[in-house]
Parts: sequence; structure tokens; C-alpha cells
Amino acid sequence: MRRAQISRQTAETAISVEINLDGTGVYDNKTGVGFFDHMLDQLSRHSLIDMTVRCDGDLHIDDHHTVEDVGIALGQALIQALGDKRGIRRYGDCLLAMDDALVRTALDLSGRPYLVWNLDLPTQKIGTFDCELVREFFQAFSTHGGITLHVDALHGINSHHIAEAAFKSVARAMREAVEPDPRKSDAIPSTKGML
Ligand SMILES: [Mn+2]
Repeated sequence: MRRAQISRQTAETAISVEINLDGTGVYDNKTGVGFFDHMLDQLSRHSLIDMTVRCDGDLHIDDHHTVEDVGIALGQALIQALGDKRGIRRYGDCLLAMDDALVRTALDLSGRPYLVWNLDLPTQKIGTFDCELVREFFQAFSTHGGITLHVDALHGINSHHIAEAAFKSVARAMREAVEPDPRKSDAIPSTKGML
């Protein structure tokens, strides 16, 4: 089974992450940051990757370490669960609308981390959540997950909608990329022979 379990402990956060790439989008995410939990739930639900996340972070400082370190741990879990990437589709994309927000994602599970991020949130905060942490999460996730990740907001007015559309769009693209390709289930999807 394509599952992984990661435990990660630093002076700033203690994290445990469990994922199942062949899941049905069952989630149980508790990081102490309400809006972030809401986003992680979207990531699971729309990728169909089962996800359990626990984080005990230094929220008395701010939410930064919690959000960034969960991104690191989820990236590490993805790498572990994918193994040698045999039989996957590898690429995924999604153009996702959510009310005023329109977000496009294109990604490649290439093993080569690269984030192209064109997504501006018009406010500094969503509730108590720092908007700049949305990018921080995807920077950490793409770096540690070995993902080439392009995310562009083509339209949007409301920060909550734009951020949520980004998580859903990446989720939907992830669903496609990690899926088994029934036409080539025995091979690693690269002419190099490895990813
Ligand atoms: Mn929402």
C-alpha cells in the first residue's frame, strides 16, 4: 500500500503525519490553527489522499513554524508513500473556480523542487491567519515533496476564497498525478528510467 507515516520534532514543533495515497479523502487534521486545518481538510478531500495531521507548535510566537513544518512533513510523507513512482501519472493540472476565485495549478512529481507562485491575497489576514503563510506552506511542501509546482491566481477578490481555491486546485492536480496509470502500471514515467 502507498502509505507513509512521518514524525518530526524540533524545538519549534512536534508533528505526526499519516497519509494514504490510495485513500478516499478521509481526513483528521488538528494543528491548533483553525484556518490551516480547514485548508488541510480541502487538500485531503479533493486529492482523495487520506490524511491525519497532528501538530503541537509554538503558536505563542505565531503560526509560521506550524504551517511551514507541516508542509515539510507532508512533503516527506509524499516522497515516502510514492516510493520509486512506478506506474503513476506523474503530471497533474487543474483550473479551479470558487466563487470569485479562479486558480490554476500545474505540477510534476519530478523529484525536482520548483515553486512558481503567482497568487496575491488582497488582505494581510484571513481571520487571525497570516496570508503570507499560504505560500510558505506550498514552498515547504514542494521543496520536501520534490514537486515542480506552478500556482497562478487568474482572478479573485476574497482572500479566503483565493486561498481555499489554491488548496483545492493543488489537491485536484495531486489526485491526478499520484493516480496509477493503467496503461503503464509497470514503468517509472520518465525516459530517464527514474524520478
Ligand atoms: Mn472556506
